[in-house]
Amino acid sequence: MSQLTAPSADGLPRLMGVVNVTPDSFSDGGRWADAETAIAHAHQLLVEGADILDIGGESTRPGATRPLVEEELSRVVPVIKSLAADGAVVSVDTMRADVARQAVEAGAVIVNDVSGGLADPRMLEVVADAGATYVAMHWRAHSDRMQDHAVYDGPGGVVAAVRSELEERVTAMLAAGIDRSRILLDPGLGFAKTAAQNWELLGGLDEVAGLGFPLLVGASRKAFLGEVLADADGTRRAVDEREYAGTTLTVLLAERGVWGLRVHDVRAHRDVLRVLARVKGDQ
Ligand code: PMM
Repeated sequence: MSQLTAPSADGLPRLMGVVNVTPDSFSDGGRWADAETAIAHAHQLLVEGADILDIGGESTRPGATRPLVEEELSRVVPVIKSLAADGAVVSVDTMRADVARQAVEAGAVIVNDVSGGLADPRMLEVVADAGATYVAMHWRAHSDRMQDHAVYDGPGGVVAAVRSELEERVTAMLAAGIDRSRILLDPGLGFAKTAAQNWELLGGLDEVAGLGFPLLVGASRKAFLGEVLADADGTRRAVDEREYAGTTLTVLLAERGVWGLRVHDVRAHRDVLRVLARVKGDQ
């Protein structure tokens, strides 16, 4: 197992802090849209206890349209260069092989591809050549039409489908030459999934873990949390008021042994993990 994909020293999940250098992400769109504010925000996340910084230049919120590749590059490369030069462990959140390649050249060590290699036919070969660690998320279609694909009618429903579709991606990754020890899988909460399907998938996460790869999970601030916390009239809880729900999942997912959690409010989730570490230390 490479150092990055190995379990952490305390056995608790690593925290991947989200830095969306985008004007339109659902959770923080526009807040860190220029390099200077994104870098400052990333440094703050390190202070709060992020192990990894995930730098993204394309919003994947439901319905989002894609930026041009040049636009995506100009958003993420300067930020990655600066953070990597400062010694941070940097991940690039991209579905594009060209962006992945230039991000790795700029110092990123993880390629976080929400499409698991399906969006760009050259992605797996670029990752293999670069020797990067690869996060392959469960995905079915681009954000402008992904919710049309939230249909899991086969036996075992969403859990069995996510497991078998990720298994197919693993076969493709290995065939492209990506080392087993560099693969992380992600169930893709909120991507081509209804709220009910996200809950079902969380309940069946051990089956996905059964594929034998460490899991990264991104639940932070997503709509299914807003839905479970909705007002009596059905109004979803606001995006930035879903943190207690998110930290509850962090406790549960830490107990299930996931490798990492992709979160926006690093401080809140680090607090939870510090408490868990203390409790485990006393056992
Ligand atoms: N979710 C988003 C973006 N990137 N990457 C991984 N590996 N897993 C996720 O669940 C994930 C992701 C969407 O959330 P954002 O718009 O807040 O970044």
